[in-house]
Amino acid sequence: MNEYTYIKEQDDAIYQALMGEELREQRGIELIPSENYASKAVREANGSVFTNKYSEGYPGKRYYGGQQFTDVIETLAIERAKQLFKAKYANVQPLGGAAANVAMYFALMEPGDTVLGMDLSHGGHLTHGHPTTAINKVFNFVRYKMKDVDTGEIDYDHLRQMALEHKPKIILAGFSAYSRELDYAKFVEIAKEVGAYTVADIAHITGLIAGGVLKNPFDYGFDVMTMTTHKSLRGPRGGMIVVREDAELAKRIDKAVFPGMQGGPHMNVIAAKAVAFQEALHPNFKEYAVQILKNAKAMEAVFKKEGIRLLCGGTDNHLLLADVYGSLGITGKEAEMVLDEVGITLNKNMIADEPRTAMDPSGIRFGTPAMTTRGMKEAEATKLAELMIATMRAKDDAEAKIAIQKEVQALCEAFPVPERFV
Ligand code: DSN
Repeated sequence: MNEYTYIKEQDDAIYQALMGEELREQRGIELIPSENYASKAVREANGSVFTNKYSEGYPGKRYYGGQQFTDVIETLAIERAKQLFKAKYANVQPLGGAAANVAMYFALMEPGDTVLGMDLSHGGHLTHGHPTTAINKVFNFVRYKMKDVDTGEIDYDHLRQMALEHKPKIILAGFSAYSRELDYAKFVEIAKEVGAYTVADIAHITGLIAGGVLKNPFDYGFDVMTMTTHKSLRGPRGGMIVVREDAELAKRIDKAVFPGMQGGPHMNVIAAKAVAFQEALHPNFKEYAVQILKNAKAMEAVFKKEGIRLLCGGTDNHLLLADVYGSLGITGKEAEMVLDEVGITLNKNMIADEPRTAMDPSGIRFGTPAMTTRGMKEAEATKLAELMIATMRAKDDAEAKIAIQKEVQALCEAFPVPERFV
């Protein structure tokens, strides 16, 4: 646990909130599939003196002086990112996944051009052109969906028809709530037919691709990948764009990030990214990635045994989506709240073609990156899935919930959050 000695002395309100979060993270099980625990080394770099420095530009081409050390860390971050994702070029400056996607759109398209991406309610993401986003006013977004929501199979015939009809500049593969592998070769084949770029938004599965347990879209000819660094990759909160091999595209992406979209890069975060990438290049990261998948499969088995409908029929990755309203009569919002009461954090989520509302949907989304970081394996994943289902079934039974909370506590004590990964 961190001590926050200086904050403790000078700012009690913030200190109390920090200690509250320290304890919340230690004493609860984190199943939000986009969250994780960063190592102490990553957090040291994130909280380092690099927060003091302005470094507009890129290594060797900065606008301000005093860049001898910023250039070292940014160059290392870039080289490590290239190695992790089999990319020829990397831009490590995007402040987050949304910023990475917006910069990528501006690098690859002109205003008014079209993107063909995954429908939000079928697993796509807000930054893939949801009507409420600013980017939706600049570019035209059209959608593909799953053919069968109970297997997760994408409707590639429809995707091809949409591509032929709308002539997109970008075909976007990627998701934040979808639990199957994509047929990347199919995306590339369709994109070639219509002259579109292929971009994969791998924000959720960065660690699984870097760990070699899921397919790397670059092996199938994708042009660009966008991502976040704080999810399964266990880095600091931030974004990144990598380019497979096209130098011209890489130049356009660099320009779109700076000066197109952003000013001074957050060099403290870039230092932390470099540290996280070093950790992900360590041989034990592969074991971590393998275990994430095993734990998700163990949870899948329990939900299936209990007759709870899983979207896509199960999972090939780190996350699961369960239709708890259809199967247990509890809404996603109620499930999120009652699970929070016993110390299990996850999020409500829309299911495909949601019949309810976004704020009170039918589903929950949960995943295994964070619990796997704590060292939990299949036995604990099985136990947790059983506890989740028991909690949802006992939503109005205070005594039962107290008993479950004790079991969750015992698990947390047996598997403290680690500080060091290598
Ligand atoms: N908020 C992230 C997630 O939970 O998937 C993506 O933006």
